[in-house]
Amino acid sequence: MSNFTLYIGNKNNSTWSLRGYLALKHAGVEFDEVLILLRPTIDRKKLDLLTPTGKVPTLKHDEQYIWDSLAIGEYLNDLYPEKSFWPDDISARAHARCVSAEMHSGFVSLRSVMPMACHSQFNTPEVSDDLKKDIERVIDIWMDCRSKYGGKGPFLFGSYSIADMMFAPVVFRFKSYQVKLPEILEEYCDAIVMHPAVQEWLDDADPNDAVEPDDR
Ligand SMILES: N[C@@H](CCC(=O)N[C@@H](CS)C(=O)NCC(=O)O)C(=O)O
Repeated sequence: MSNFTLYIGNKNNSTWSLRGYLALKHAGVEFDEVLILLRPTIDRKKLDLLTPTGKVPTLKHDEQYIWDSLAIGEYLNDLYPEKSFWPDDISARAHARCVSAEMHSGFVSLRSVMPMACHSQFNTPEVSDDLKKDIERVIDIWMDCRSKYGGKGPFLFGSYSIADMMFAPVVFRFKSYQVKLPEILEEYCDAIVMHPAVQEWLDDADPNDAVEPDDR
């Protein structure tokens, strides 16, 4: 039994769980995974019993709980600074932290109208002004990061970082709902999908898990 345990939701749908999982995979540590069902009905009893805030992801490391995806990334970065969770350059690092925080706290319309279902394809929903604004903002962020910092690799800041973990679920949303992207960003999305940790997640994600508009 490992001294890291990650509590997660259904892999086909739980965007925040995916982020926490990618951070642990990047750390390269052994960890136990505990699935708490969010679909078809939420296992509220288990969620409240096993996590301090009734939310996933929650990481338990020995007696320490970390109950938020971005905080999990930061915690693992503190434990394993040699794993380069953030870009080395201070300016790139500040930028990566800004876009990660922006993803973490915003994009309400995108998250609500285009819930993640990794393995599914849907028609593009009606694009309201708010949804259009969110999609355009993601495209601007990605274009800006790739052009300023992406020269040395396929990810937002060249090398894979927490910023890519934070945006990975958006890649699946854009793919599922057939959002048209500039060619250079299609390449970025492919790099995310082909990442070995993302592939492992996809292998375990049950395509039958339902999806409903919600803030996920
Ligand atoms: N800000 C949190 C959000 C966590 C979150 O909302 N997780 C959802 C699943 S993706 C959840 O646990 N929902 C259960 C509930 O709200 O009852 C994070 O980054 O970890």
